[in-house]
Amino acid sequence: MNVKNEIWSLICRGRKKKIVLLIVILIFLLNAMLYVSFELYNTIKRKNANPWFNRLQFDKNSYIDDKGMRVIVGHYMGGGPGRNLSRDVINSNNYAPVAGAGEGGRPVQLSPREIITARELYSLHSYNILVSDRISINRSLPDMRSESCRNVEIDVENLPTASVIIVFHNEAWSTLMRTVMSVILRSPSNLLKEIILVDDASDRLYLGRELDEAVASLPQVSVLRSAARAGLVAARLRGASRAQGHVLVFLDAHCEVTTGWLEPLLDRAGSDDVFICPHIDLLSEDTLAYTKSVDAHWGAFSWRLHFRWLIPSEEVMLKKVENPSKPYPTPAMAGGLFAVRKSLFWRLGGYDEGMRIWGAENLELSWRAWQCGARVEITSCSRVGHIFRRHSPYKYPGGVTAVLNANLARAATVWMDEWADFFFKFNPSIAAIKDQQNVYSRVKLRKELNCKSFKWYLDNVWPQNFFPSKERWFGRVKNGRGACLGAAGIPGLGGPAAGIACGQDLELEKLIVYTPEGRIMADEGLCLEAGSGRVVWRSCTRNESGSKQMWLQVGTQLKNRENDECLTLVVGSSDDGVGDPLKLRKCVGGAAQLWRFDRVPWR
Ligand code: UD2
Ligand code: MN
Repeated sequence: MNVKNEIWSLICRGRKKKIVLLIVILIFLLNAMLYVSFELYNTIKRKNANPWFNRLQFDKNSYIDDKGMRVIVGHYMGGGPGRNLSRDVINSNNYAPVAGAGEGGRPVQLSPREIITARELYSLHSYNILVSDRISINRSLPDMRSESCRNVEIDVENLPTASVIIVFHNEAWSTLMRTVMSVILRSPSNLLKEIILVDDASDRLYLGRELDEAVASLPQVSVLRSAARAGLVAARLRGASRAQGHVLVFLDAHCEVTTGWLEPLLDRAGSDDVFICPHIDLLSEDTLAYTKSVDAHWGAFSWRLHFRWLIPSEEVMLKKVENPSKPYPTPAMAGGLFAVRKSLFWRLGGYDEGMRIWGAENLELSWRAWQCGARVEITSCSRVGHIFRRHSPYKYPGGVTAVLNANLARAATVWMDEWADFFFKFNPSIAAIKDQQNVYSRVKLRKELNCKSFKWYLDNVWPQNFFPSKERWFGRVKNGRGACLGAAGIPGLGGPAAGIACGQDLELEKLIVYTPEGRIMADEGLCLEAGSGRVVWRSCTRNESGSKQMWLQVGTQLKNRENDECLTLVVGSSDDGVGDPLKLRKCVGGAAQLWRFDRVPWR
């Protein structure tokens, strides 16, 4: 009996222990579940808070356009590593490739925990350094060329040789080395004379001896070092003056070239009258995935001289359809990626040495090329990926605005003639510093080279431009209800048109150009167009919208060519029509259809 009881109580005690153990395990599991779902919730929340189309609302620096091209809207904000990052973190190279990561140009995904770390490190480079460090510097990429490009026969034996020049300031080790390795891996060795790295006074430790050691085993590669930070123009000039090849090929330090990238560049650059750019694809700043950008862009600029990708003229588009592998002209180059015969580069005056750090040198070079008898072209057959960043990660000595404005002032003063007056009139802070710029030698160069006028450039290279001119009316168009006509919102994106507040004379966003053919143009290449149901702002070059974008001034009314109806500021929620939709209505007169043209002198 006793024995029985004892056994029974033992079992009971054992059970109690088991139950306690079970409860502990349960609590642990519950906690773990809670933690995981919390992390998951946070990740989803972050993801949803931050897809690119949402970024539009709060990050006015950039957006991806409907053709998949990253459009940088504002000029950069200068940066520098976040204050919370230690010197050790800033100076260490954590390259540790994981087998298979990013191969074939595929994205690298991080765990929720790693995403948090990556975010903390983001300010170092304005791209995902954790991902970059995980991808092999020799990663594979698919052949990005179209069928027609692959079929082009190039006489590789007789091409000129290339000196590839890569300038950098505080770039990530893995990204820089991947740029270098992609060039070595995918360029015919007989054509690649050398790769010249120019270090623009980086202070990250890993870019010192560690970089020297890494390139020591690469006979084609040399490193030049600048003692003081001067900017990309000085650095590129330094590289160019050392180059031994026939053709200079410039690349940013966060690029990856793909199969067959070099041959079409050298083939075209050989002709000695052209600056030839590759087609720039996208390397995602989050995942480093390589994505094709659609081949329907050329480079131009806005009224404030911000570089923009725009849809090429109809003529160019038609030629591209006929012969997709043929290089096509572009009014401006993005700036970082191009090839040019060395002799032409120097004959046309290299770069404007007065331009410091970053910005405007791409426009200056493009205008100089075109106005002084050369050309700027893009070949879709050379495909190079580039990480487009939304913010500049490095510091601008003297401040980003001062640096950029000085460069813009130089470019405008030397090349833009009466359009320089336009630029300065509407950018008084830049006008204020323009006389501090000594551009004597550049003006002299322009004379010596016997270069054409900016008017010639606009008329011949970029007839689709939306700048005011002698022939074009410029000013404010005011509706009888009070509001004005203008493309508000995100530059270049277009969308439904509405009445906007009229604003002051210097607010370019509120002013429009009215062309003799009847186009109503806003900045950024947007034209007022009769959409279905609503009037919209849309890219000026679209073929099918020809007459839908034509407006006739009939008395005080604006009649659309396509359907003879009148531009009407439909009565909506406001008294003066600000925010109310623009639509086409039968022409009946009245305040909503009355448009008064107030001319604003543009220079
Ligand atoms: C674009 C161009 C860039 C340049 C710039 C206008 C492309 C893809 N990129 O901006 O090449 O023309 O427009 O100026 O067309 N760097 C230095 N020292 C400095 C600042 C920059 O060496 O003080 C290097 C930098 O490390 C990089 C290159 O210059 O390799 C271009 O700078 P970025 O990548 O910040 O310019 P990005 O691509 O936004
Ligand atoms: Mn770049």
